[in-house]
Amino acid sequence: MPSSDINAFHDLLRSSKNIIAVAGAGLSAASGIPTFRGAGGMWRKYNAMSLATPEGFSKNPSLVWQFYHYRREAALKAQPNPAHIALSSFSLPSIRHQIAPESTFTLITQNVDGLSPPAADEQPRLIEIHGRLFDVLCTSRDCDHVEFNTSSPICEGLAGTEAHVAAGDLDPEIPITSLPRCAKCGSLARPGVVWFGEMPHKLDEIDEIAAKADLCLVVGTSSTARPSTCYAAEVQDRGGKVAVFNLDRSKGDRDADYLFLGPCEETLPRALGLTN
Ligand code: BJW
Ligand code: ZN
Repeated sequence: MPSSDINAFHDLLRSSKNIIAVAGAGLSAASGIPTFRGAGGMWRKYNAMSLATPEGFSKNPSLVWQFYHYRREAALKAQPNPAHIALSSFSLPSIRHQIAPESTFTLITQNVDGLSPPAADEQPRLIEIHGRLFDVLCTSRDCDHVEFNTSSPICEGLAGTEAHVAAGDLDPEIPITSLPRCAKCGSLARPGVVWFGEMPHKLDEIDEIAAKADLCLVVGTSSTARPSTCYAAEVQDRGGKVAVFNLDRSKGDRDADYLFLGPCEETLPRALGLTN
């Protein structure tokens, strides 16, 4: 059985040298961003294979853009919650070194909402493995233009459709010419997120960092989407420790060394020694 002894966890932090955190949708839940698989999760209401695959986008880009426009609008309104703030504070050596004196720290987030602020110091300290909602990619192989775009709405054709999506009603009728276009060449653009079957970002960099990690924090993820689900086991296989922070029991937490059940916006600041 994993331990939930906070003092023992603080002792572990004190002796850890290379700490990674693998985060998921539960990290942003308290900011009002829905999760994917839990109660009220998006994959319970919408079809993941129609909305989050390259095939789904080829077949019906209008449907997919309505979904991502809705997600962009929600993320633009959201604010980081105490769990995001705890992780970003912990990424600052001046704060982290008070509880984990000789450690490095990298946050690998599966979230695309941009709510984890990048650390101001050495890079990389934040890796967005599933991309970013506000990156807009050209679909033309001859162009491949990428633009960071936080416009609301991203284009007139999608204006107001977020209300329909929230009601579970995606309208397939928006013509392709009214969907977001590449600012450079005018081709159809797509959201800069990683869909099922696509290669997640910065895998070589993550492999290098995970290979040195001696502590893995698993925060607000159901640990179902590969490859993110593999990093904790890799750390443990090399003799490192794993601490899970989740509202509920989740896949693989029986093998964890520490388990802090409850909202991570409450458990994480305390476990990281940032509040009492
Ligand atoms: C709280 C809380 C609170 C709530 N506090 N906790 C069959 C067909 C096609 C592909 C595959 C297949 N079988 C396997 C695959 C591979 C696939 C995969 O893993 N699929 C499984 C899910 C079945 N993976 C891929 O395709 C990946 N690419 C890949 O494998 O490339 C090949 C390759 C890799 C490596 C080496 C070599 C080759 C890409 C995966 C892309 C995932 N995309 C999505 C959507 C796109 C982005 C977006 O729109 O946002 O990413 S799916 C969705 O799942 C999203 C998430 O990032 C990801 C993970 O979900 P997450 O974050 O864990 O959310 P939930 O909802 O599942 O869990 C939330 C948790 O929070 C719950 O546990 C709650 O209890 C908890 N919680 N409130 C603490 N307050
Ligand atoms: Zn282009």
